Amino acid sequence: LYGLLDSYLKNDVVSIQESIVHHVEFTLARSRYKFDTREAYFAAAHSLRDRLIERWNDTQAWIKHKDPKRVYYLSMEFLMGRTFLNALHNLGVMQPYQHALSGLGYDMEKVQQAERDAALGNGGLGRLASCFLDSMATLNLPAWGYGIRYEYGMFRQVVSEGFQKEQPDYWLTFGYPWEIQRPHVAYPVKFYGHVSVHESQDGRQNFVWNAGEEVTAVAYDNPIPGFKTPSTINLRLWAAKPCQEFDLEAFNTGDYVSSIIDKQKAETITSVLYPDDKTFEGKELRLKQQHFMVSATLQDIVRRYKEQHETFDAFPEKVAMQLNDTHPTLGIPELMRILMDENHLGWTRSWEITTKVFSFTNHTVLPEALEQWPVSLVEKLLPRHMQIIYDINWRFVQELEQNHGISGDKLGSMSIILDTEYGKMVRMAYLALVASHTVNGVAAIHSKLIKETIFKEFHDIWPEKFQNKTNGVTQRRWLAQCNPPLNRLITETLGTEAWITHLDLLKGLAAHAEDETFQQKWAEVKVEAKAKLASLLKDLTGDDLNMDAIFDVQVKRIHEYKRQFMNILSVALRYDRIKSMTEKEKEEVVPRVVIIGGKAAPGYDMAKRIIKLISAVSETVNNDPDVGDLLKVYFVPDYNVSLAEVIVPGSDLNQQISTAGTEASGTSNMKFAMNGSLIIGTMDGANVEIAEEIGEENMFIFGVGAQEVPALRSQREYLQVDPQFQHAVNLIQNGHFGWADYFSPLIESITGSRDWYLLANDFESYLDAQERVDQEWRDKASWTRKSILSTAGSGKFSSDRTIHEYAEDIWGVEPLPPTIPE
Ligand code: 26M
Repeated sequence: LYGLLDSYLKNDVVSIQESIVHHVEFTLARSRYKFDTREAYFAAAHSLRDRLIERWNDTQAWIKHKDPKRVYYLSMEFLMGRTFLNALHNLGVMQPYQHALSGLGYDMEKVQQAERDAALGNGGLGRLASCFLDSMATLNLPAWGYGIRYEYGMFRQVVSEGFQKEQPDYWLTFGYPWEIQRPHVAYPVKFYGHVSVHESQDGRQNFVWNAGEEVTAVAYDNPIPGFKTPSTINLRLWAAKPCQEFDLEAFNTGDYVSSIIDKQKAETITSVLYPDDKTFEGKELRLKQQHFMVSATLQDIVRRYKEQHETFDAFPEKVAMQLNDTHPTLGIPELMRILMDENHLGWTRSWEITTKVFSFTNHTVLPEALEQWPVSLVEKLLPRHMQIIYDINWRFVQELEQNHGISGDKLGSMSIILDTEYGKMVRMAYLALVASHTVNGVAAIHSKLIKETIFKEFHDIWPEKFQNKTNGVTQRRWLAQCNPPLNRLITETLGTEAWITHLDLLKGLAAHAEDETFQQKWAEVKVEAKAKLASLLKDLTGDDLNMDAIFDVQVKRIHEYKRQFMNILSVALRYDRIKSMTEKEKEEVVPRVVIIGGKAAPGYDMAKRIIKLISAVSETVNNDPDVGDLLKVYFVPDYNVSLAEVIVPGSDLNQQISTAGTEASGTSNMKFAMNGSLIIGTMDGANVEIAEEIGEENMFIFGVGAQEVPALRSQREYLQVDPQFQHAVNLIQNGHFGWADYFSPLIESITGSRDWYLLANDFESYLDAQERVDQEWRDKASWTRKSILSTAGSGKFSSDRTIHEYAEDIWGVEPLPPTIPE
């Protein structure tokens, strides 16, 4: 019945070739004798899609049959990147597809490059969600992801004359072969209108929401294959479509054509991803997107539950929902509304159920990023939800008074509704906290900080709600697939590829760290990966990189707290020092290639100026014959998942230099460590735990700790400024790299009491760490040893470990491995 292992599609080379050619002819409707590389990609993708669908169907039927507790991961972002290579690898059909394609005359590498990234996310938060899906599938969890099918993903960054320009990412142009449209899985989603109250026969009040606008949410399913398991889970993304039935009156009375055009507006809800991951902005369309996503999702989850259950009694034993930050928090009042208004459960019963199913992850302590929606806007867009939020708050405040003896100002400070001079606001994090059974931070230090700062008062009354779940990344994509030579060396050394599902086994590499021949092999593998990165930069710039240089990388969204500015200041200083050296002195210089990449939010002025500064320094340094190949600086445009898959393996050194206490976790730090790149960084986010695992002596740690930051901030204006810092600042201010006026707001932002992220304070310590980097590089054996120990110590940072912890400590879900046919 559940023939999971009994595949109908065959995976020998000839069967695969037949299926590829079949899709060329019948899916693409092209000549089977003549098709180009992109067509080869689409045909091969469709052939693989068939195999994914087979497993997806079997997995879902099996889960339905067993009806275990399921977990739903609700996220406004999934930064998936490419799928082809991942699917080949996880299905274990890399070899036959490679042979099939080369037999047909196509090169796997080129075919794979034809795929466009699915960039439905901004950065860390969205990529984490994608790593989690891979781990949930691999661990055989009955799990689904839910999100939005944006038509425009993260913008394409073009750098012209050093300035960032944003271009639309219409990623669906040639079709997306990995999704399955489900026209019959569709739900109405309501907006605006008003609420009326009706007295029901049993004397209860019945609330009816008469919407002013209705759109349809249509499901698009994306199969997510596990590694070495037939288990294939689902990422269901919703697209907005005009609804059919609604408002026929208006159609008949008004102008037909403009009514149609009006309907088309529904689609704008899912048209574009907000490319912002910094300051919260209360845009109405964004709130619409959030409600659209959670409303469709909850209707789907409740429908699925009701198919198999008569009452809601078992709902909390069958459903867990994780909120990826506060973005899907409206799911809470939406579930309350569905239970009370549509299923006629009372408040108490509905609340009991709701508070047992939701849990929530916080990803930042920066106050400007916390979501606060104006009550006036929520009231207008979602009148019934606003009533429910008020009711939740009212009962919460009662509880604070009665059970916790809280009164006065403190009540106001904990209230979900905040009174400001601009009007009342809904604090989404507080709503999420009150209704969730668990809240977690994403690294040990971050989880500690949320208890002491942003959520302190809540921790005082509900300490048991707070947990830590240190982030992780999937070693399938971030090691096994993106770094084949290292994959082979690790597998050969450990004598097994079990590390691809049990990353702790990497520990076994430590025993070989001192072994000279192993070090030699390790270094060769690194050179291979560096060559790939060099070739990418050659294509981008025309330059040939110095392969003896340290490839020094900082790639992440551009933010003041991440301190790319501090990096480029130290580069300016390095340049200035080289300029003043004699030829003899230059012989001692350790050559560096500094690579910086990342996108600035389109409205983030400072971040855009930082990009221009990096470009300006790059321009001057790279064209200075005095410097030669002792120092090169590149800003890599359009940093994304696919570029990361080349940049991460090819780096020697990576920079994780945020002001302590600001970066919740970071996840690229983990990817770099796995690939044997050494970290220069602060004691912030997951760096702290990485240091515990791989040893501080194998990293270049610098700067003040998070505990010292508040005091330093208050003393900033009186602190001594390091002369080297002043010198670096002067170089920019004096127009050494041009554009002095344009850079002056940057300079101001780090001067005296304005230096919120403490660049001046940490600079000396940073330079000292950079000096240790150079020293270490001179001792090749020692560097390679540290590189080996970085990989060996990265086992903890698998998202498999993270997901296992979520499943055990928060969700209460268990693996459901597919079994042999019954
Ligand atoms: C909010 C409102 C409107 C539009 C966009 C947003 C928004 C989107 C993404 C706000 C924040 C977003 O992401 C924040 C983020 O990526 N945080 C990072 O999460 C990672 C995974 O936990 C951590 O590793 C990083 O340290 C943290 O910065």
